[in-house]
Amino acid sequence: MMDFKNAFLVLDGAMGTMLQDVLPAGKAPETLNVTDPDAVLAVHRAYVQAGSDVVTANTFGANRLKYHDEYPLETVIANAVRIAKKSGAKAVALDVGPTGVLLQPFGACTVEEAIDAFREQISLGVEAGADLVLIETMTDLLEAKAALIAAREVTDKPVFVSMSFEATGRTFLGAGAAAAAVTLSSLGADAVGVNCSLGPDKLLPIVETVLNYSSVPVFVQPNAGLPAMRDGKTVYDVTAEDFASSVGKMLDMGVTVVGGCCGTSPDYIRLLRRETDARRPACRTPFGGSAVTSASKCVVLDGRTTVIGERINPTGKKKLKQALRDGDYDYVTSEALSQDAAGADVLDVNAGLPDIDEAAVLSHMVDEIQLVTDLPLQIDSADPQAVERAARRYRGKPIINSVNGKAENMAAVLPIVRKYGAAVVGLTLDEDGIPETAEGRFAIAKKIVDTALSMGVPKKDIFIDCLVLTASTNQDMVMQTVRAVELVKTQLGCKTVLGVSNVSFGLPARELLNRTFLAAALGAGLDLPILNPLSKAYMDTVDAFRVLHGEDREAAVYIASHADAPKVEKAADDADLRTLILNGQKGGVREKVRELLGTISPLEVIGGHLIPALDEVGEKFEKGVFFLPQLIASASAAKEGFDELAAGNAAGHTQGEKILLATVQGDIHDIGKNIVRMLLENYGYDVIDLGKDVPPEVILNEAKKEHIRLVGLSALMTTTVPSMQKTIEVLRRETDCRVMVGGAVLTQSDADRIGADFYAKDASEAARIAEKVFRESE
Ligand code: B1M
Repeated sequence: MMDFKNAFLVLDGAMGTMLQDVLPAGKAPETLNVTDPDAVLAVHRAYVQAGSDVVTANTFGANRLKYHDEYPLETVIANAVRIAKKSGAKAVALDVGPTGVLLQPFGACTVEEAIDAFREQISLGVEAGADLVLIETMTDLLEAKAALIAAREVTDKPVFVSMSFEATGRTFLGAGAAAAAVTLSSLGADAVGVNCSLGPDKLLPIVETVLNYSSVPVFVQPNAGLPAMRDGKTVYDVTAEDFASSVGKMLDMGVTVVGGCCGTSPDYIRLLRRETDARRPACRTPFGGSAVTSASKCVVLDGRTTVIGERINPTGKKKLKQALRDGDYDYVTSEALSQDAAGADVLDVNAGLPDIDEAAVLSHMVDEIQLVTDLPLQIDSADPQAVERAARRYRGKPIINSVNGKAENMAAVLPIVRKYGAAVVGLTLDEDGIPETAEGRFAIAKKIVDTALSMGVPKKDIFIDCLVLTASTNQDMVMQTVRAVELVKTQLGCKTVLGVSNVSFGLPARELLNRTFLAAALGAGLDLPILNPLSKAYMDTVDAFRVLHGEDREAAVYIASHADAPKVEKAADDADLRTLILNGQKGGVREKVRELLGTISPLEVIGGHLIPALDEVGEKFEKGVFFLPQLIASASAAKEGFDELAAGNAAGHTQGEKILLATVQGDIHDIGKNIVRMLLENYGYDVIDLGKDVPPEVILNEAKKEHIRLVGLSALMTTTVPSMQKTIEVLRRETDCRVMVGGAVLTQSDADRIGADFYAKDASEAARIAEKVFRESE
């Protein structure tokens, strides 16, 4: 019906603001659909004239939990759609706002009551002829989810869902923008968006997050700024011009559907239309990654080993069994908290006990755990009904654990996965049990993936579990599992899951076997190990793997948890040059250098600030307080400073005497040598800089070719002083040039020992030596 992926779609603006003058006190705006249809129609027509493609029927609060005026909902909704259709708009959206009551556990309303109310509202709207469903102004991700589930249960018309975020990037009830975008787009929304709460400028970062995490088109309906009371009326502080130009920025970022919310009027939409008419939709890549969420947290699984905490599973756990039988959910939440603190990324939740109502207990556990942690959950049950009940009330996008390769099981579980937009774990077993070989398990994995894809579950949401058998009873099958992981990863391109601890069952020193197996499986491509995060041995293995696998960039997390690492000393805003260099923060260094140049000379900046900071870094490195990534980060921060000084150095290449400079072979330290070059150029010399790690022959050849009379060599490590000596020997054999040496580790006696003509302790000394050499030879 409407293309909102490759073309712009303009919605309308505020309805409530427009109707406030005609609305009788104490009445719901929807009542006007019966008592004053012309007033409602006039608003729609004004928006169509202003350029709206879609008008929104006056049904925002027309649900049975919120609307309590005298007219039946059927009439109110049917009238609303009929009036909107008369406006001449290309399409009519059924407006679905929140129920006005809080859902459990924030309030008393159950998710099923909410779904029922939305289902009724949406069926009535669609029957009356609405072309699309616009779910908006949601602050509870579960309520947004309930409305979307209801919509999907009654119609295949397009459904747009938007939430209202505070300036913090969270909704009033704590939902995060990335989590909402992932959850709602996985759940089948045709567009996800942001509306109400703030003016367009303040919404920009939130819209950017939604664009980054939504796999479907993104829409925006901001307010006309913030409301204030003037002469007894609500007024807003963003003009139509400013509104349109800010929303224009969003169009350039990739938003394709726009309109207005509170305080906007046809004037705002007219200018908005001008913005859409003036451009073509920006090219945007929808989010295609694997991610799971809680209401507030989005965990992206791509490129990161993701630990699933296994402890909320009664199998083999006496205390948890008892707690579930006793309804002691404090025990469950304490397990959730301790795993969260230990570094788990996702928590498995299992209530598999024979003598309890598994579906009820599992749902209750999911509710309670969500109150204490923001980690996404893995709903773990072999009972499809229990899974569906929990998935339906989960405030985010969960993992469902599990489906297997049996036809009956796939038919029961995969539709639930699809319907609730979950990710799923596929177990490589079927009617014939668990195959002994990796190839057999791969074949089942492929069957599960093919079936899931045919049912509309995207590959990024299918995680394969190649099943771990115990080394004590199935020793030969342990490495088959590891091989199967590799096959699934490389040939199916799916993420993989394994419950690691099974491998050691029945053997002593289980942690040792588990962590060794874990390392082997991670190496083969395991993405989501299910393990006990309270075991330091396992989490240490994961930490180490994240470094070796390139996930933990610059080993920052590893260093922070495994070394006595220094804390960032000050925030970047007010940090001085030394702190910026120590923290390895490049941003701000050039500015600090420029500030210092206002009062001191470049050499004082070098000698009084940059070099002392680097010396401190070196000391910390020597003492094992800093590690190599920090050394590198500090060096590149300092380089910014030196580059800034070089940029202000007007000398550049001259036609003066030539000097050849190099850091010797095996040594990549060139900061000091570069300072020497800078200063020599300032003195008018023509410096040929061969760079760092330069072999003796290269230096010799260049010296001969350019008839060099002075060569300067730099070495910063005791281990590269012999290389300096070799270079001098080579030069002595074939040239009569003079050689000066320098570098932090060198002394005058080193220089004498290796046969250098001069030793320069710093750059100024190097300039004095050059002057001497060239004066002598005049
Ligand atoms: Co490394 N590094 N580093 N490092 N690094 C040192 C030198 C070290 C002393 C740190 C320590 O342990 N305390 C140590 C050497 C120990 C030793 O041999 N005694 C060391 C080590 C071990 C290493 C690695 C081996 C670490 C590793 O990988 N495990 C590795 C070496 C790789 C290699 O070279 N093959 C390594 C790597 C690096 C980085 C890449 C991260 C980075 C260098 C980036 C770069 O230069 N582009 C780096 C840095 C920054 C340092 C420290 C912290 C600072 C060096 C520096 O730039 N100082 C350093 C510790 C320290 O010196 N405090 C350290 C500022 C500079 C202006 O001073 O170079 O002395 P300097 O230059 C002065 C004078 O000496 C003189 O004038 C300059 C200006 O006044 N001068 C000359 C220098 N050359 C001259 C030439 C002349 C005349 C004067 O005539 C030609």
